[in-house]
Amino acid sequence: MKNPETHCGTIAIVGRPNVGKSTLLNKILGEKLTITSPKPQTTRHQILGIKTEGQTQFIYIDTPGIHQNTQRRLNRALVRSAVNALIDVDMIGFVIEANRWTAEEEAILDRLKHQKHPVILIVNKIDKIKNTHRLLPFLQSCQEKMNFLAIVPVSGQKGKNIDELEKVIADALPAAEFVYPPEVSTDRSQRFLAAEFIREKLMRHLHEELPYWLTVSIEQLVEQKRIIKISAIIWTERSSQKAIIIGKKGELLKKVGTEARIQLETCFGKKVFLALWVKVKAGWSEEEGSL
Ligand SMILES: Nc1nc2c(ncn2[C@@H]2O[C@H](COP(=O)(O)OP(=O)(O)OP(=O)(O)O)[C@@H](O)[C@H]2O)c(=O)[nH]1
Ligand SMILES: [Mg+2]
Repeated sequence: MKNPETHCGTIAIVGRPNVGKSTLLNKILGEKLTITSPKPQTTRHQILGIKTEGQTQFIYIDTPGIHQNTQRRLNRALVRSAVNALIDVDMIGFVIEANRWTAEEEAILDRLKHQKHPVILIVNKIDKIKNTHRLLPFLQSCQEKMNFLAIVPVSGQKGKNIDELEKVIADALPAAEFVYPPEVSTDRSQRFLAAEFIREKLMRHLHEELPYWLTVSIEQLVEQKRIIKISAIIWTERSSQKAIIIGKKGELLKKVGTEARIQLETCFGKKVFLALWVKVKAGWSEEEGSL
């Protein structure tokens, strides 16, 4: 039966790498679904974060950062994925950093002007602006850039003004049936989330370029009554990288494993047993360093 009372729609969260898209989304959802780190290009895959409140269902899409430096193939693929997310949505949340408008923002603005969906400008990281007088002229200058549906200053990290942002979004969602059952919070599987949480810890503990060369695959995920048993492989390109990931006496790998496990336990609401292995891709020895 149709329920004309409900509102439901998709909101793509886009912006330059590192502006805080994933942090903001986790805050809105009230749980950690999408990974974040101080390094640009943390998000590699689109992920849906779904929130249902009363008669309203918000379907958010977290996207990889859009940027100009697309020399590397992975980078090009990430940007394509983010740009594609714009096609089939009801609304776009364009995230920028307070008081920073760069050439990257200008390029994204240009794309947004050439599409039909309403755009909300989300001015993030306002907690970093000590003198709020400085923010006002910036917000005014944003107003002139495009006909935004609204301009909302927020701090995703500190949770400032998030309610206001959600209200603006809710008011603009079309009347429609729910797409997902109310209890669903993401379109992604436990396997996907497990691999991502491990990758997040690697991003945070490894320096510079190394994390960009890694991928994580889940070999096994078995859910039992009281525990979820997961075994994962961290794939590296070279044995020197493998040695760094394992660390002195296996310490780094252990730290990554412990932090990922704790986060997975919170996310899945169950005890988790996590076994991590580091392997070098074809052409290299296949010895394993286990936890
Ligand atoms: N001070 C402050 N820092 C923030 C805020 N939101 C995010 N950050 C920090 O900004 C960095 C990037 O955050 P992410 O959420 O990973 O950014 P992203 O836009 O998803 O980045 P990509 O996935 O790489 O495109 C992290 O170090 C966050 O802790 C905020 O409101 N205030
Ligand atoms: Mg992200």
